[in-house]
Amino acid sequence: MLIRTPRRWQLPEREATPESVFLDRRAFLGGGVALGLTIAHPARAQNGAPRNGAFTLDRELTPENVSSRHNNYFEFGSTKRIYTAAEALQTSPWTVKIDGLIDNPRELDVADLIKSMQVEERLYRHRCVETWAMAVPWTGFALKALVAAAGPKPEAKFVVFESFLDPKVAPSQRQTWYPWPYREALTIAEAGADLAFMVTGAYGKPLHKSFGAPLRLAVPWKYGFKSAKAIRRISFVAQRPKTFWEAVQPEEYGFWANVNPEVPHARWSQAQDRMLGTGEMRPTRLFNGYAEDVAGLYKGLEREKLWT
Ligand SMILES: Nc1nc2c(c(=O)[nH]1)N[C@H]1C(S)=C(S)[C@@H](COP(=O)(O)O)O[C@H]1N2
Ligand SMILES: [Mo]
Repeated sequence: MLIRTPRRWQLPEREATPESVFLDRRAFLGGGVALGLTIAHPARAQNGAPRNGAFTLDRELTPENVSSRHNNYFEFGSTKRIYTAAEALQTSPWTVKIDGLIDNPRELDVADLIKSMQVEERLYRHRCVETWAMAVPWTGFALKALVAAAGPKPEAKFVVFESFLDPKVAPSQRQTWYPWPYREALTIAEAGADLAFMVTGAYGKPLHKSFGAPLRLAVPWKYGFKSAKAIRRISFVAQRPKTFWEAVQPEEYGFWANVNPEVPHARWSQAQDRMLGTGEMRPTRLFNGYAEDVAGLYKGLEREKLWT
């Protein structure tokens, strides 16, 4: 079933919108045959996504054939070589449910969601809690735009991201010692940060399945496990949920998980990044180099375990 994006999910057009994207969106709004065409080619808007120059790197981009073939995606196995196994996931059509303590609950096709948002490219660092790191040109839209469209009620304090659940395609989901589906969460303030990004593509293409197609989170000031992949549901809740890795190993993988080189993991140092591809070691930076953008979110929260 095709669910037409309701008006309040539309964001205002920006003058910077490239013509191709604008025309696509007009076609989408026109419905009918054009709507079908648009949904059959969700990649088009992403290919033309303008780069947002506000997000700069201090390192080379990681080559696509390196970053997209070295992954953590436990649904498909506990090694880094899951990129062929991840191809089994059917990512189109794909519905996303947006629910909980909001004015505009929705269940819509991810292609419609993407069409209703301002898609752009951002160059982001990524730092896994295991110390490996990369730099990737993601395409997607600001999470805060989705939050605004959802219309959170005052009681909504956390945003929960739930990944797909399908043990038939993801063999590891038959391992009952893991609390499937994968679940992550942010505070509503974190979800409103400019840096919080919903990823729908990478390297100018629709998102690779190994990266978490068709929709993943990127919160680059936090350890990588916070950036949930293959998201099916985004819920606004009052209570802090127990997240996937927190449920498995709370001492090692907490709720906040902000990057800090001075706070070691229980079993290893967090002082250095190991760059994928080159193996180059670089000093890890506070908030993974994004302190200026996000440190303010944690004022008054100093007694929380912000770094685990
Ligand atoms: N659904 C899901 N999301 C996930 C994971 C996972 O296993 N399943 N792994 C996390 C971890 S530990 C990291 S480091 C990043 C890895 O993203 P990448 O494989 O695109 O580099 O995804 C995160 N999101
Ligand atoms: Mo990770």
